[in-house]
Amino acid sequence: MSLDTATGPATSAEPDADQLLQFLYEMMLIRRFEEKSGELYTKGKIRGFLHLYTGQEACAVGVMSALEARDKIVTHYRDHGHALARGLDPNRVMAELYGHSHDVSGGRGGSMHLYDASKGFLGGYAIVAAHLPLAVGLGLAAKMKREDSVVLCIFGDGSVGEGEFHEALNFSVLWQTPVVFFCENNLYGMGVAFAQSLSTGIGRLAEAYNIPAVTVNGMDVLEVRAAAQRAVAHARSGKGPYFVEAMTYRYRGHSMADPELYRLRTTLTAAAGNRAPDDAIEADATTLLPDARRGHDRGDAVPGSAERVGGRDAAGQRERPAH
Ligand SMILES: Cc1ncc(C[n+]2csc(CCOP(=O)(O)OP(=O)(O)O)c2C)c(N)n1
Ligand SMILES: [Mg+2]
Repeated sequence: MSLDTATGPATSAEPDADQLLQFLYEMMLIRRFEEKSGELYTKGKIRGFLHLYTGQEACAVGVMSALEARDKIVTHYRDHGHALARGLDPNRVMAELYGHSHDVSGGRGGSMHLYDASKGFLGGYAIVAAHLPLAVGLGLAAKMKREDSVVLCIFGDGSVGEGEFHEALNFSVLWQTPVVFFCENNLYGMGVAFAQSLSTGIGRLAEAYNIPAVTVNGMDVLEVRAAAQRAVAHARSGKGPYFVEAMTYRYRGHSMADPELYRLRTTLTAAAGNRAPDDAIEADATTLLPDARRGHDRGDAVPGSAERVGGRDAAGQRERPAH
């Protein structure tokens, strides 16, 4: 899993105690925000599509911590965690999910299209891989305007089979744009396992386009941060794009409509390092905050107790999907 063709500068200083606490706070904020969003969706308060980010928190917090205020971000539809980690107001983001007209995207975007230009957060996008060319265009603009800014482009493993992925990588190199491609590989695109949709590793595709690439543990906020710092430093120094693949896992279905018939609970638990499914944050808490009261955070991040996550319970009874 560890492919590192990176040649960028070394990482910057280690985070201090306040920063470590901040990382933990942000990951827990995202987890709680997503739990509440799911609850409100089942009550009919939030409508449209809802793709929860539960389990992937360390990716958002780690990568955002490497950016400066002047940098820009484009991402995909699973964007709540990215928005919160970038510092968008959680109350305004939640109001956007409700469709309030005075909130981050004027109530017109909803869950998949969060947007706040004041934070350089230039959108969640619902069409898979369609925002990768936008990132290259933004990077080209930043370069031509000599802004010294970097564009962070976040997407899922499902993007790599799309034509835009290849067009974007190719031109980002030819034009030497300051883009950090950040792929959150959660092993599934909807219900299709990644291994069934790509014949090679993602990092090898980046290499093929002459982009330095690294694969990291996306369940470890500090590992993500260190890789992101190196990626951002590389892009900002004028050396062109950089590619980070973060191995992660979503603990909820693809969306609230997903009955999760394609994976087993054992797979889910294994993804969390043979710990309970909500322990990615707990593991980070152990590292970041040794004397924290950790027990209180054992929320029920994964619904039900069936062996197959959305399938049948131990007695063979079919679970009813939430939506
Ligand atoms: C061009 C396009 N094709 C298909 C879809 C339907 N679709 C929505 S999400 C998704 C899976 C994407 O998976 P991935 O990129 O791995 O992101 P994840 O949901 O795992 O975060 C698909 C196929 C779409 N939105 N756009
Ligand atoms: Mg995926």
